[in-house]
Amino acid sequence: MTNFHFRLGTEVDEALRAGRPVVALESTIVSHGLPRPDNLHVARRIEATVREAGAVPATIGMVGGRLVVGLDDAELTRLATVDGVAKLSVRDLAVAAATGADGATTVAATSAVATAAGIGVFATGGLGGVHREAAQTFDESADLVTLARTPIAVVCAGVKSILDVGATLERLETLGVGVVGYRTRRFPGFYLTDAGFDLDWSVDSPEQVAAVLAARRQHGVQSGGLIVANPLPVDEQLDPALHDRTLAEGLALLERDGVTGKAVTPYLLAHFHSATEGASLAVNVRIILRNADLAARIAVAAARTAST
Ligand code: PSU
Ligand code: MN
Repeated sequence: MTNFHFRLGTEVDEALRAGRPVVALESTIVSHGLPRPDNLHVARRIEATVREAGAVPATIGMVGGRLVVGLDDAELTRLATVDGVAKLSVRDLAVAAATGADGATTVAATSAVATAAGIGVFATGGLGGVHREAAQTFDESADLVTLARTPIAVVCAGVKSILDVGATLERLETLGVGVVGYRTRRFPGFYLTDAGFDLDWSVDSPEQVAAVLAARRQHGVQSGGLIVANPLPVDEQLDPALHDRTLAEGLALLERDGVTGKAVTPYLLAHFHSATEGASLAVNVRIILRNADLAARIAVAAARTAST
């Protein structure tokens, strides 16, 4: 009989059993969000960053229909290099499993699977959100509704400026998803340090995030995800003028080429990477590595809190 359960990587399995810190990582940024051949190299650097900060990385993806929590290097290589890797949101997981597909998990799918595996902290680059024109297209990332029912802490640099950031924040509020700035009260815009919106809450340390997670557990009030918004320092962001130009071009090309649905995010990211001649890629990589480091420090603090 086919086994549809997920496979835990050996190291992840051991760490979870021992209550040691684990950080979930997504594979869509590897397969669809970053250009080859940098993607594989970056995926390995993300994992190394988590390790250096004292946690075990668990990159999640689907290989030949098998969900894996903690891809090994051969599996990571496969998802980074093989053609035809599907982009999997939560609704796609069972179909992809039953048909034996290779697939990369989005923030939504990674959050859901990580939670099922008992992992409480997840690092990514930027969250999906409400697309511009959503009032007509209804295009809102499943990342939002999934986080409404999935109690995981997601460290990200806000949502990409390709989205309607204000509408995304409104939806997060409606859906009951917590949002805290890391050492800031301004919501970051991924490539940009500041997307132009205030936040109600900020936290100053990994220990404080761990305390938030512990308080939620103690309250026992049903809650969803917690977004830890970690902005790039201003001197590391993408040049705002270059950003605005590239975004305007990208949105026009999207319309010209009739790109819709789940292809929108990868299309715009690829446009940024080529139009900025790698500048956005370098920024993107910095964002992910910084988030991986912070997520690992949160996981370390949370494991310490849980064992005391
Ligand atoms: N942010 C990035 N790079 C990405 C994504 C987000 O910087 O590749 C991916 C994530 O996996 C996210 C997905 O969950 O895009 C959102 O896609 P959509 O808008 O189709 O839901
Ligand atoms: Mn969409």
